[in-house]
Amino acid sequence: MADLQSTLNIPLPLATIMVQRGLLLADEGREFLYPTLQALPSPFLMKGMQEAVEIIQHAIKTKQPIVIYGDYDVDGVTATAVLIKFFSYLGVPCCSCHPDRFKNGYGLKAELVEGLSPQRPGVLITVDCGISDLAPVVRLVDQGWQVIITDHHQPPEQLPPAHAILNPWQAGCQFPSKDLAGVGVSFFLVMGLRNYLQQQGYWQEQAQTPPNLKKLLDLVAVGTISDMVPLRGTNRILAKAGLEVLVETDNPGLIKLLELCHFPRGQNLTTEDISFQIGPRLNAAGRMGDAGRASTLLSSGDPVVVRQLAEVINRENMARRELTTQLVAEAIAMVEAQGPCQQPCLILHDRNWHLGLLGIISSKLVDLFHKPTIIFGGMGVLKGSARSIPGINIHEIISACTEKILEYGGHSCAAGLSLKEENFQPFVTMANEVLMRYGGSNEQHPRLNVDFVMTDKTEFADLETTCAQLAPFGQGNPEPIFTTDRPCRLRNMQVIGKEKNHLRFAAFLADRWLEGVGFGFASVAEQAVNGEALLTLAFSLKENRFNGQTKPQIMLHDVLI
Ligand SMILES: [Mn+2]
Repeated sequence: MADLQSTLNIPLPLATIMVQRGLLLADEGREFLYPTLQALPSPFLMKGMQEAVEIIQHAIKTKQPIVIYGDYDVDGVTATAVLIKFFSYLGVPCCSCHPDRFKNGYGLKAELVEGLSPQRPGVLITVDCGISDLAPVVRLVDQGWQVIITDHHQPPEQLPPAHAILNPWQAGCQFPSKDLAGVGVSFFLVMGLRNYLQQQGYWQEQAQTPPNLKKLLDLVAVGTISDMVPLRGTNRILAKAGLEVLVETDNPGLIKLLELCHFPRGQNLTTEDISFQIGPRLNAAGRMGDAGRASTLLSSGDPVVVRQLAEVINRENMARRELTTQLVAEAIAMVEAQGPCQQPCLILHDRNWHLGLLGIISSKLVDLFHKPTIIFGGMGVLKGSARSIPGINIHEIISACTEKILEYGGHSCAAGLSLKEENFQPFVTMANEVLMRYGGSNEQHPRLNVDFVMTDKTEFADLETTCAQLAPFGQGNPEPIFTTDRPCRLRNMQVIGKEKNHLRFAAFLADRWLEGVGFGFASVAEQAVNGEALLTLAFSLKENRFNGQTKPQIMLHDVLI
């Protein structure tokens, strides 16, 4: 650690945290701290890349229709926009579509593709979906479509008979970063295309300079961060560079979105700004209606279209938020009506719950009750969305109940499923039994990992440097939690919030008074004597932005006894 600290000339807290996160060698550490685009792997390491770029180049040459088919979430719409922007730079016409979450459901639907080019099959490129869609691919290939699948979901045993498949998880793929988001795969396809066209003398022939792909990284960062893939390795390079591009973006749709979120131009953006502001707005398009509104917003150069779409999406997001608040309240009321609940898993259903919001309600209930939660909506065939807590693999729980289920998919912390309405109660019983056998979820609160213990020698500037250099934060690279080796003074404690459950305070840390907030920590105020208290805090460091000024603020995570 001392080694890493002196070789890289970084503060002790940063070196400590890097070592704990497995970055032991100076070279690894340097790569982590100063990620460069030059360090991105070659797109041609990805299995299927050569085939894919050859098919697309041929389609460009012979003017075949090109259709891009993307998923309806942020990852899907950004992945779609990356390809549309690339083709429009080339002046090559292409069209795009997304399934309707309610009418079509998830995945590739052949009829939507056929509808876009009924007379003449062309080239279909799927993004962020398609790897499990055997039947639709068979049907389209039979009709003469050339199918290129780009996806990042786990491949099934039998792959669809596409002409090219790009998915870092597929057997035999040498690409070193497996955990790209859908938009990451789409970006590597564009990189591959740019290089291949260069090799073929395309840019010279067209008297065009090859596009500067760095400009697309704003979209890549938004999709990658929103999809919650681990922000390490290639994803960290893409997210970090992409956030910098986003601050100065020339993408009219993103400029408009930043404006609607009240982010002043040129202001640094964090992963939280993406996850809580930009992402939900883009997601709202597909949750409340047509996701195509989001991919068009992100790829259109027409100022009128962009202004209209941004406003529509913003309105959809407000409607989504209002509805979420209402549905979460209904779900809480339902839990409370059931009385003190001994069941390890919360499973609720209401026929009227909006199918686009099940996942959001699920996450909110997990935050509130610290139990794995599955929220169902619909009638006849119910659709459900599951979220879990650390240590409980919800996908495994659901897989153990397949006899009650029609379809399911997902991963350890989030999954989706459908079942017949008459199987709802039997499923509830079974899932709870499975979970109980699995070890139960008696753990009421997620465990808190403290990353660094401050001493009286720790300097505040070093904590700031540590946070700045570790960012962007996300899965695989969480925001560091600090604590002190002795209790610290707290004053100006104030209970705030509509429900009087939050705390505002000042704490004396590293030789200075810092303002702090603690969500759900109102009860700490009871410990004040004469307005002061002496407590050991676990906290993270934030930048509070207000009126164009930023100042450090601590966010309380726990009070240690
Ligand atoms: Mn995705």
